[in-house]
Amino acid sequence: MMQSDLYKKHAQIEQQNSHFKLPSLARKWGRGLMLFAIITLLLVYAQNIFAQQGNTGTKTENELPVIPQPVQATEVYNGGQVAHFLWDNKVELVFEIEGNNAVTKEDQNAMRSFIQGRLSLLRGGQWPLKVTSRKNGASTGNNQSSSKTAKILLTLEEVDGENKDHGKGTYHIEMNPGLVHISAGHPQGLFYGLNTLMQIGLDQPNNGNGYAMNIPCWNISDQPALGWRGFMLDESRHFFGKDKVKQLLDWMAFYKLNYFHWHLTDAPGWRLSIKKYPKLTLVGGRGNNTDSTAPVRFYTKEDIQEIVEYAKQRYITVVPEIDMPGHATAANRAYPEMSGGGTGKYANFTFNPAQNKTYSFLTDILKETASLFPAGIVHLGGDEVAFGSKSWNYLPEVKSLMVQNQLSDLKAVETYFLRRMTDSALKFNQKVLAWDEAATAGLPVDKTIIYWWRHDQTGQLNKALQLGYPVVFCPRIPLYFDFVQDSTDKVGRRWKGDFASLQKVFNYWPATQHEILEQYKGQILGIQANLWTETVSSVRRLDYLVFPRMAALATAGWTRPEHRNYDAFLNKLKTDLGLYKRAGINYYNPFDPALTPEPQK
Ligand code: TNX
Repeated sequence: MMQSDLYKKHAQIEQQNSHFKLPSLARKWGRGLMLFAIITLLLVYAQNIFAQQGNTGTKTENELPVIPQPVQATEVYNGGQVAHFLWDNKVELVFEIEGNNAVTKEDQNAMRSFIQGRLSLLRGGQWPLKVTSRKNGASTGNNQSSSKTAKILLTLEEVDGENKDHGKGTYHIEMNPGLVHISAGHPQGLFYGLNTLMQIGLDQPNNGNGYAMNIPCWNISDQPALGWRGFMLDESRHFFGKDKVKQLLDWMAFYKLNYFHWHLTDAPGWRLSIKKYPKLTLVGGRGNNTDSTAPVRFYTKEDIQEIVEYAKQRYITVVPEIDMPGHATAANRAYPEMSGGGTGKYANFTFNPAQNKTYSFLTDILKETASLFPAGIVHLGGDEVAFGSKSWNYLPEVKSLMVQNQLSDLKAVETYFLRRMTDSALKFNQKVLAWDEAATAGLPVDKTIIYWWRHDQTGQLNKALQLGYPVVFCPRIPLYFDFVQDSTDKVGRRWKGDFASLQKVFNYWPATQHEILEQYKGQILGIQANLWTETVSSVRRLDYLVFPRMAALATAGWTRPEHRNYDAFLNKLKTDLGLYKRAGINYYNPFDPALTPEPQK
């Protein structure tokens, strides 16, 4: 058909249609209605544009691609569109000095090198991130325009007493295309703000900007729900080494976790070098849970210092654990004269509680430990002593200790032991941490923290709270990462069939799940996940158990339950699985578990 024919055809159809002419009044009404509709649409559109000029975007924190989800966030609009900040390799970090409040050079460099390291690993490319300082009020030389010198301004604010209580992790972010302003009352908050910004950036696709991240602007107010957000690694059962520990610390920081509990001594191996007792590592460091002849593995003093410093640069406190008076087999292998024996498969499981030399030996160890770990806290274990303590019944010296000190049973001997060692730790200005068995040992309430782990014994938890102890919550279900996470998994623990799925970790909230009376809520220090490694002899299996449950753990510690949204979490997690892949981590894929089979060892 020729073009002119087409026109003709069109005209014909028009004519046909005109046979159905409306009466003239109705036609007028129709036009009026149309006009009214158009005007209404225009008004709604204009209203939207005005609303979006300021800070009132339509998206809020649920859609912010950050784990753990911040408390409050709104997307920033500019001229009816989402504003964007381009984080490219020219962006600078500017630390603002307010009054006498300044971030130390050390902290500035630590923040910079952490972000640089993460970005070049997870995004690629080089990130020079020039660092400068300036006095409050001095111009940043740049405001709304997205020029080459876009800046990330970090202000350490002076906070009053009330705000200080909100925790060191609190921060605020305001963004426009030329400037990101992060403010906080503590360097840790600035660090977390930077991490949040980086996570939003890493969520953006690489579209023609090279490695640069075109970040949608958000205004964010954030603070942690709980002060203690911990992760424990057992390196006695299997030893993973410095690089793996550093990698875990990197991801802990990425997810704003702040306590690394290091289980360094237990039955299979003693992993902490003690100068005064070299056999602890040379003899006690041999073997692991699956192979008693495996080569000696342990951390030297220098290794420990390196890890502690590495953690500090990420605002993570390292808590060492020297487990006693049970789980002492490796130490007793090195120094058999310290053994209090054991029972059945727990041979030489305990320290001897009835000889002075045991106490001076362990006091020496605590003294060296205190000098290596600057946080001033030490975990003394105190768990499962009954696995081996029946052997104490056969030691005459224990008999006389019981008579002399009026100790009625073995539990009383255990208590005696823990009190004595707590006294030693206090002499080195250490606070003492212990598993929940120690809740009834009469340790000083103001210098002891109890770790509640026996999820089937809420009575013990209540006792600890009633006695006034601050408590870290690490119940086996759902916070033991040696427990199975997927219903099809074969290796790893279950409790009466129950296990620790990603969603259960995500939903965990101590205050409501254990019916804690209002008056004790102030004693909830926080939460911790523990990775026991009896069944973990490879880093592949370690990765599988930790990722992505670590992301869910972060949510459980940071975000109040009423702000959590599992679908939003899963949505963001898709990005993070990609990041794990880039980092070479053998994660578990909750979207399609068949893609990531469970490593058997
Ligand atoms: C109990 S938790 C233990 C550990 C085991 C763990 C395995 C605790 C204080 N003691 O010695 O490794 O269960 O899940």
